[in-house]
Amino acid sequence: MQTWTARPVPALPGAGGTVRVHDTAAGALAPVAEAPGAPVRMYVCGITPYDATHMGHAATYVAFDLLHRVLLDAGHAVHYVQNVTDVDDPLLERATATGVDWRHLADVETALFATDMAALDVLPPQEWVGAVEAIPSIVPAVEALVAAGAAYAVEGDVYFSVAADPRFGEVSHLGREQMLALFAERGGDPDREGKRDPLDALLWRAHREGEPSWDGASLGPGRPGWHVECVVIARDHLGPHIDVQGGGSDLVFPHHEMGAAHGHALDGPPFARRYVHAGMVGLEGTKMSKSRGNLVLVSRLRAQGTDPAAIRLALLAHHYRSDWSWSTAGMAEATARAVRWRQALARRHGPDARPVLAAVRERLADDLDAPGALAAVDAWVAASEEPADDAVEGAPDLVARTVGALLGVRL
Ligand code: 5CA
Ligand code: ZN
Repeated sequence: MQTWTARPVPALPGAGGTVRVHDTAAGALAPVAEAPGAPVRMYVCGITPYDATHMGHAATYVAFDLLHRVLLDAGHAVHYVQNVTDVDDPLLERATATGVDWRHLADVETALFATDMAALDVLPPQEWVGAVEAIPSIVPAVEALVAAGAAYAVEGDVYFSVAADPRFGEVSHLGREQMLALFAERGGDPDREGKRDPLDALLWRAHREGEPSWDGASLGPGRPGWHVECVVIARDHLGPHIDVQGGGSDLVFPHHEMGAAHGHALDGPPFARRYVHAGMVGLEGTKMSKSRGNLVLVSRLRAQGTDPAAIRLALLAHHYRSDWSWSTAGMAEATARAVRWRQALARRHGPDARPVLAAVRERLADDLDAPGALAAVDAWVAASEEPADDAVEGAPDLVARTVGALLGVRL
């Protein structure tokens, strides 16, 4: 797919240090890259394009955009791949319910997402790959799993056997009961008759009347399961072992647990060195979800004239790992911050900016502490509002570049 374009990242003097993030599998902070300066292979789960991008999606993609930016600043070449789940049950169900063609729905929502990401200054992935275009690679991967004894058929559908991966459970560390509950809640079918284990996940769904299907070679006509889509796209573009598997925390189980298990059965462990998850964003205290209809959409805020830089500041005011609620009060605070920063950054002179650059780098390298980074800029802005004899010419410009390059906020 054609990605969006981003504004160039402003140049900064020097380079950032080792970037650490919280790894869900390890339950601890860990360096992202294998070594200083090593290339980083990053896969972040993309949207299912059946509705417009809400603040929760935006928060997750902005979190991984911060990671992308700090890795670049630390001198890593980042190979970033993202998928689009452009065929799956929720998309087909929405298309049927609203009487539109599923392909049209996916195209429209994918294009809107790209516009939203560009407006929020999210750097695009190098490859943005749809599930449909990945089917020619998904089919042989599922065939390989069958051949390896890691997959089996149930009435023409093909399932992954979780027993094939001795490490199954090491991403989420959940107990069996929790796994069963989440599996049922998030697209799984624990009660399907004929499976070896209720947790076994669908790899290939045989053609059903009224559903789209593709040639599956020895699997027969059908369409891909969800987890295998991401694993195959990641290994096609990044190779069998990646550095970062990212997404929102609702993907820890079953999606990333299952993806890791598929990857281990195909190529041996580890699928990813780090599993990184962003918290869930709600709305004024409740869960934001399409089914509840309580969505705050990036596109709607933009249409109302909200400054995208202020939207980004509203997202960055929360640590990416915390669960939080979008609120109009939070948006108003972010708008006020954008106005105040813009004024300070428009001046020719200001307090020495180098400590701000160092502090923003240091805060972001420590598990993407965006609130800490904002506080460092706030302190400089407050100081710049006081009269001073030692103001440095060009300091506001360096702060503007710091904020632009590392936080992705253009003022
Ligand atoms: N297509 C799959 C991933 S392969 C999918 O989960 N799509 S999605 O459209 O439902 O979500 C896209 C991304 O936004 C995922 O990383 C998901 O974890 C994240 N996300 C969804 N809802 C929220 C929310 N309320 N808060 C934060 N992140 C969210
Ligand atoms: Zn995914």
